[in-house]
Amino acid sequence: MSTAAPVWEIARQFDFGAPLREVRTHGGGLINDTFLATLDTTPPRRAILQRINSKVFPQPQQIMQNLRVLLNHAQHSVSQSSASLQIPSLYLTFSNQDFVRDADGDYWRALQFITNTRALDRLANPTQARNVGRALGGFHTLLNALPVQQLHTTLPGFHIAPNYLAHFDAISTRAAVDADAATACEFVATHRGLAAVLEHGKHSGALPLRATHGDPKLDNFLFDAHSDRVVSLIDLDTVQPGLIHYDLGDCLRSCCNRSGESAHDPAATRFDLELCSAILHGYVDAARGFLTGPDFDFMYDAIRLLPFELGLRFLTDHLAGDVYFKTQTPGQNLQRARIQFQLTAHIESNEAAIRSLIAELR
Ligand code: GN1
Ligand code: MG
Repeated sequence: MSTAAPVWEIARQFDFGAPLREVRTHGGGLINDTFLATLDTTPPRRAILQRINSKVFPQPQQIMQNLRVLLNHAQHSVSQSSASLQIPSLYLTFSNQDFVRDADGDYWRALQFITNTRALDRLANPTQARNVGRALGGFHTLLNALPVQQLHTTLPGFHIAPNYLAHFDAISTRAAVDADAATACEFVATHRGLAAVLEHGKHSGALPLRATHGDPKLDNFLFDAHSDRVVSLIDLDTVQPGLIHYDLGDCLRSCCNRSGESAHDPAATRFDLELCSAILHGYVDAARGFLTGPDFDFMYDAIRLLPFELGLRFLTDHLAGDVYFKTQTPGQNLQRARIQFQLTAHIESNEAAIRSLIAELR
């Protein structure tokens, strides 16, 4: 379905180097609105257009600044591991800006469409998994050479799990918790102690603040159209200071859950150890140059925390009336939360195996 005039009016302010042919909605992100612009060239070229969700990102112009810092850093980086990863560049407007503001004050930006790639719904084999790990490790290696103070915190509080827990507590005392949500709330009650584990590591000085991606879920890795190679890591809005453990945990909770974030039967959710092993191997191969002993010490905690944290965020949003994550049906955020909690439980039941995988990699 083609979109209505306002999106077109935004798109035509960017200098794509060719006239626009069409603009359509694109992708399944839960926060921003994404569109695919097709240009009138032969063969047709494409570009990505996005409206940044200003309810989520308080200062969208900081996202653009971070992206400029990152692109500039990547251009001048000599690191081999990261050189192969493409970072989508920005289009400028005809008045030389890298964003457009619409009548509501929302920010729009246009990004390079990385060609000859595909996103995967699920990983099909350990080679793909290893390449995902390598790509994340390569991205971290690239970021590690960037002084973290050069980046803005585009999303304050992102991945600070104790804050999500405090927000849950506030909402769950106010909201009517239906019987459906009660079991999920009990899961939170039995896992409260887990929330602060990475923050403790940070505050004790064991885990340094580094630049992170923030959202390295499977569909943000673009694979070569004809091979299992990863060519790009996209969705750079949450590149900001944080812990690499957020990324590692988030990547694993997404990639090792073969039935996905919106499966029909939450109880069937599993954490795939073979994929986990391949991702960790690829990651450590690429990131070994900067990883420290404490980084390894906290890996298992990160793997267990991130699905719990996302489940907590989904559950809180369900109780708050679906105000943060986009939904199509009522109860969808509760269902998403159950899946993440089941994943957490399955990780816990495999603790010994996961810890021994990590031990092998040291
Ligand atoms: C959100 O918008 P999207 O789909 O890229 C969320 C992530 C979650 C993810 C779960 C800024 O990402 O933290 O892991 O949904 N992004 C933000 O699918 O909250
Ligand atoms: Mg995202």
